[in-house]
Amino acid sequence: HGQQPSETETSGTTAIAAQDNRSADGIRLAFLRHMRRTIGKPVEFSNTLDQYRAMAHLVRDRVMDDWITTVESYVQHNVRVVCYLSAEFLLGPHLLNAMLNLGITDSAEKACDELHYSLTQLADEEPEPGLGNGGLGRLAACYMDSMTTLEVPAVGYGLRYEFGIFRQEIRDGWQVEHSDKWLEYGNPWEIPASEATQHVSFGGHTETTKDEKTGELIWKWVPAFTVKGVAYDTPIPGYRNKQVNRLRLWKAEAEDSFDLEIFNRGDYMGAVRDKMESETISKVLYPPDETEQGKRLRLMQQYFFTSCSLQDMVRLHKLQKLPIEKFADKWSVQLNDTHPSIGIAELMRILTDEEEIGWDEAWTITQATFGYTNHTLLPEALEKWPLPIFASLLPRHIEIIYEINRRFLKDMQAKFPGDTARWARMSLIGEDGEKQVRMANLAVVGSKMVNGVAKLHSELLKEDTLKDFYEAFPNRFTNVTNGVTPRRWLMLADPPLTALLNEVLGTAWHTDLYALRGLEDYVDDAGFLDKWRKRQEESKGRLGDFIKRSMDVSLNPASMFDVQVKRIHEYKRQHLNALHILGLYCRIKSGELKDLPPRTFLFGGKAAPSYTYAKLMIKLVCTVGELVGKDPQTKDLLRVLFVPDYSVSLGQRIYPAADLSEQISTAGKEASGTGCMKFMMNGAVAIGTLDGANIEIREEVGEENFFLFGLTAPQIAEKQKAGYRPRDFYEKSPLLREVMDGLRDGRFSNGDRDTFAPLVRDLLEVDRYFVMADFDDYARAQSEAGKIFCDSKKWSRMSLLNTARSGKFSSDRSIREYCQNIWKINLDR
Ligand code: KOT
Repeated sequence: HGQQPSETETSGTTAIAAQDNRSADGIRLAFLRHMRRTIGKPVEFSNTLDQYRAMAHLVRDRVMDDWITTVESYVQHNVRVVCYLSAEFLLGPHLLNAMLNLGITDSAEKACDELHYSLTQLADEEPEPGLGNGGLGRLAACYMDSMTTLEVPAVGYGLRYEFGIFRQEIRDGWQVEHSDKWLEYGNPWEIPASEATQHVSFGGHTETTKDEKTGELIWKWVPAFTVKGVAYDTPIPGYRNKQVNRLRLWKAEAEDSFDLEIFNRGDYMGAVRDKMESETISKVLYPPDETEQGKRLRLMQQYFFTSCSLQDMVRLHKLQKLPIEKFADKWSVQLNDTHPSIGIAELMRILTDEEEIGWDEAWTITQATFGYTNHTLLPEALEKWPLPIFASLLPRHIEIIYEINRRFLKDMQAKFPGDTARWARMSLIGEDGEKQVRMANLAVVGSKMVNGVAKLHSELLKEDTLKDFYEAFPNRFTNVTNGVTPRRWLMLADPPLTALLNEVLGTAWHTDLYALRGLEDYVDDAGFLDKWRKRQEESKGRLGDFIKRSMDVSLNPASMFDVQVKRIHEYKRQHLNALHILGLYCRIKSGELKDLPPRTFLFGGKAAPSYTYAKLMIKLVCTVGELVGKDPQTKDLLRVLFVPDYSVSLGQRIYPAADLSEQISTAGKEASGTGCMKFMMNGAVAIGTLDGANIEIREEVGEENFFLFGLTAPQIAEKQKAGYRPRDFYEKSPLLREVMDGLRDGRFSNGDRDTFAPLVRDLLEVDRYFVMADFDDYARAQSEAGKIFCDSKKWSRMSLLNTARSGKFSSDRSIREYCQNIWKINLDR
């Protein structure tokens, strides 16, 4: 603290030397300086956006000071570096997070008070960097926070999308997408790193020549065009430890020489067109539903950022005068799903073609460098590239992949003689129908370790999706259950809860979340439970205020807040939730349900723009909301709200206010889920299936503190095999019948029988995700949750135990496991 040179400042009439740049005075003076010199306005003419920007700059200055010292110490100690390669980093707003991690929030608040600003209002001006779709991208962001907090030397590598995830509007119950112009007013959190610029080639053909001396074949790639990669660095501060890691995102630009050449031919417009085409590579984040024409561009994105990143590592390796043969000792590269797995072929190309290392040694280095994390079991999400697209874009890489495959299949033929079907399944090239490059197979073959993201998921990978590979390389497979950072998801999201926890536990839990177990001492303390309940109601009040402000809807903070926020997907089953609400509606209307405690059902999440079914699920939720909100018999008991444009910052408002956390995916389909962990930390009780991380949450919190329902993964698999008939469940359940009939007959939608006809038909005829099979048991678990909620002491006890036992789900624990089992990094240096 305060070792940096003090800033001398003039603010209107006063001139004060700030002794401590983390004090309120120091912050206020730095704010005024940035207002003049960076924003360029007299402070009295500034608007809230200006004020946010001035504040962001002064906070960044303080992060930068720690950054320099961190980089210096890394270079000095020649540390092993983790490179986390991810097509997505869903960071969320920086300002308050950076302040929290630096420990300057109180000073900044004081400075704002003196200037008559509200820090939270000013922070609300920050556009959220939405460079991710959901769980996978958010996990990468949590891991960056934890790696820095645990002082793991790490670089995050990804793409600097000009347009992040689309902004969602709900119009007449339907999702409408808008572009996300997050860079419109500049981004104070990034710094271009000119020394790191790279060049990435595409297309063309390959040639071989004979080495004059050795007679060996030398491969040469003659590309059709190259694109420039410009690095933008975002500093990631650790929690109160003066450590800062780097998130390096690549922006695609046209090569300078490129336009010059054409320009010399007098084709100015042609030069501009080429420039535009190069720049489309990092233009937009893809939602997970790419069409045929998007495929090529997405592969270009993946190769572009992966190649830039590996070239950057090689550059830094050589800068430190390390021998290239020792590459794997210096760099541990983690592949966040298969999106960067082309890196395996790229490193082979760099080592063999450019560094002229022999194949066997290059392969040993490559395998020792990479680790692969799988995030999904859904077969449609396993990446496969049509061979023609792949080969035309990356002609050298396809040759390398053929060679990896030839050697690999030779090994497999020796290991599993005669088993031709197995060889065909394991091949890196799929031959069923159109030929394809199978990226998951490449990732497993080219990595030293492969992990799933929750116990069940990792088991299912071994038993099913990657069974052949598990049988070939059993020691390569492991599990690392996901985690989330308690700094953002508890401390930032819920300051009053944080204050209460600090009061009774001290602050050790900030970096050792297992310390929350100390809360269990209060589980029978009526006074404390009462405090707990009041605090929860205040959280609900705060969310209520926000919803009143932004949507002009009033919520009842005494009602149970029952929340499902996540991407909209059939397997996540938001429609099961909606059908259950329709069941409640019918039972209230018929007079069967009388003393129902009031409930507020909150939904949030985006549907992929071309995922018609998911968009219909949103419409269903909104239709149910309108129905129950208008009916005088139900409007005080049931309220259903779809909160538009779910995001990290909206999540931070929602998790603390939840009573019940909806984790209702079809068993075996959600790899892990991470929202469940954010709810748990904030004291929400879960209703859920035995899927993903739910299983481990239930294990930790105890079965009596979790509302379990539904078929298990083995039961689902069995039903699938035996031939599942959703209509049988419809016929057996009077309530389900009433709901489905009502939906078909237009009873819930002002007589409209058409809108939901495809959904009803699908659920009764196909129902891939077993909504019909799980409906009755879900309703049973829901009614149990409702009953217990009426016993507020009992509920508070459950809620408190959820927080107390959430220690395992800190991303600090996950990162420790990655260090131990995958990266081989010793944390007690
Ligand atoms: C998307 C496309 C291809 C492969 C995987 C994905 C993917 C998986 N995107 N998000 N996920 C989620 O990742 C989270 C973090 O591990 C999990 O918690 C969640 O269950 C996955 O669905």
